[in-house]
Amino acid sequence: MHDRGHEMVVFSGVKPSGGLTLGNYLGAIRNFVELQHRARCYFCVVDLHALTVPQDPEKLRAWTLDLARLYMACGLDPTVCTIFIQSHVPAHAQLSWLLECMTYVGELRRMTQFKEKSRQHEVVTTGLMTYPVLMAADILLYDATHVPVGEDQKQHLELCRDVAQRFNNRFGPTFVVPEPYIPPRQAGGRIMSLTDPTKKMAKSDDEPDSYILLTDPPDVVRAKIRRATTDAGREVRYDPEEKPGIANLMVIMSLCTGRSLEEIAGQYDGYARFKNDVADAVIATLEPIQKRYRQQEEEGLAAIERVLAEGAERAEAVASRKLAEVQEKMGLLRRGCP
Ligand code: ATP
Ligand code: LTN
Repeated sequence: MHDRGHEMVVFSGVKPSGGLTLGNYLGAIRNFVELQHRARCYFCVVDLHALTVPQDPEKLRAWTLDLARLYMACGLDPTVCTIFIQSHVPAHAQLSWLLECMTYVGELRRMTQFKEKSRQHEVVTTGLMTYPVLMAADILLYDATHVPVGEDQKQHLELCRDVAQRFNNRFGPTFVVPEPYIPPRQAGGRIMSLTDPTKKMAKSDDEPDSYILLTDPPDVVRAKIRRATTDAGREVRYDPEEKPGIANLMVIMSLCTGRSLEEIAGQYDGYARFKNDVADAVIATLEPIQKRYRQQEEEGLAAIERVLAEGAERAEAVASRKLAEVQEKMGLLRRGCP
């Protein structure tokens, strides 16, 4: 029934929790840009997911619009892929409820991200716990075959696969079981914090020096990299266990220049020049993105609103069909039709 031949369908989302980091870009967005030319792609701004921790309403609205602009600044082309805002397509929240009724509390309690985030916040909302179910709904609505994300999302994708399989077993073939599309660590799957290279770089980190934003000006990028935590030695080699700070900077440099880790390792004697070159490489990578970002801003509100309205319409057409199928299979009565 969901045999669509060999068509590759891609879905992914990012939370509008304040810009995009270099980690988001190297771990995920870079792959979105590449995939848009060879798959049917849906890229979502997952505003409902952002609500799982406290948000200021005005900021959330601004960040949501900003993230859509950043998607395009990174190279997503709305004439090739579908860009939309999660809350504009109500089927996401609706399917999420139905899937919650197929997901066990024990499965959600085991999620590492839930355990970590519930430690960071004083109050733990139900939404923080059911977060992965909403993510599963996002993906399953579109029959996505592939989901490009960073390594931190692997466990959530496994849950999505389990729930999809459980549903299919109980109600018959309905959902495509999606494959993760995650780069290995040396290829950006997990970019680490600059100030604590044992944890991942994240945009909602309290320490702004820990992340590089795609919109950071060159002097800020340079200062953050110069201050990045490293060990006391002077040897530049890829050793994530012994030298996590240096290994992280090497991965960043490798991805920004296309040079291999071995090639980079052989070139330095001491950290100062190495860090300076890492900064150059990052600045050069961000330059075209920042240029397009400024153009986006100049094009004004109407342009982005049009992209998002068209995106929501295309997404809705697909999502509402799948939702209706699920409602029917689970035994909900159609309005007006006994
Ligand atoms: P927050 O700090 O609000 O939790 P975040 O920066 O961790 O946000 P998300 O919106 O959760 O980012 O993630 C967007 C995408 O970027 C996901 O695919 C995620 O796996 C990926 N990603 C996030 N951080 C990293 C990182 N440090 N390295 C590689 N990929 C990452
Ligand atoms: N949980 C993801 C964001 C996300 C997502 C998705 C990613 C929400 N829905 C669907 C891929 C597919 C995160 O990065 N924190």
